[in-house]
Amino acid sequence: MQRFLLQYEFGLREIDTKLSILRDEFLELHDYNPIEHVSSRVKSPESLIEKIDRKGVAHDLDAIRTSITDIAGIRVTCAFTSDVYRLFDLLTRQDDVTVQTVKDYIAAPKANGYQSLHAIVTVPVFLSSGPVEVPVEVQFRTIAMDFWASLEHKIYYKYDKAVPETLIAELQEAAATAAEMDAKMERLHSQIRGARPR
Ligand code: 0O2
Repeated sequence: MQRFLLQYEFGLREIDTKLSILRDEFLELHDYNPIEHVSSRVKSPESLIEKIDRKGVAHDLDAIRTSITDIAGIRVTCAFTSDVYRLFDLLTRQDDVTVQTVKDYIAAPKANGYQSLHAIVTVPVFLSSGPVEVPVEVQFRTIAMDFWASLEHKIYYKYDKAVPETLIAELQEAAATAAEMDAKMERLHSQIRGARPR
């Protein structure tokens, strides 16, 4: 299992390097950093086994590889929604990055208010035995979306996944407020960019 998970660690490193190159190039060319924060994790063996059993996947490495696509996960937090889509485009159009699925929960938020842009991509990792295509789940979101998601995650687990109706409604309201804030910040951002002396 450790050896199997190591491939995912390498996949994360490849994506992480791509993101840091994009960030550094942006800073150099435009004096602007489109990425606020990047965090990544490989699912722990315990959490992977819990998910395998919950989804009824066979305890077989090939079955796990094809059925569980978020073993490697990386989260990219941007200040503005436009940067979320820009980073998504810049990463996913690279020749060695293959997009498997995209879920745009910004264009179509989840019922609880959750917003983020998710992509499952594969990236080649060159091992001594040859190349392997490693799936990585990349989540792109703004600071406001991230703030909401981290609180909602805590509440969800605090109530053992049975959140009271009143809290659900308040969370939906908070998500709408976060979306309004993102829209306002985006407007300010483009006004400032338009006014900046060249
Ligand atoms: P963790 O601890 O962050 O890894 P699946 O991944 O197949 O079980 P699904 O719905 O097909 O589920 O995947 P989806 O919608 O792409 O969401 C996967 C991940 O997105 C979750 O991973 C969360 O990180 C995040 N996410 C999705 N919905 C919500 C939500 O309503 N609230 C919050 N806070 N995060 C969400 P994990 O494995 O659940 O958790």
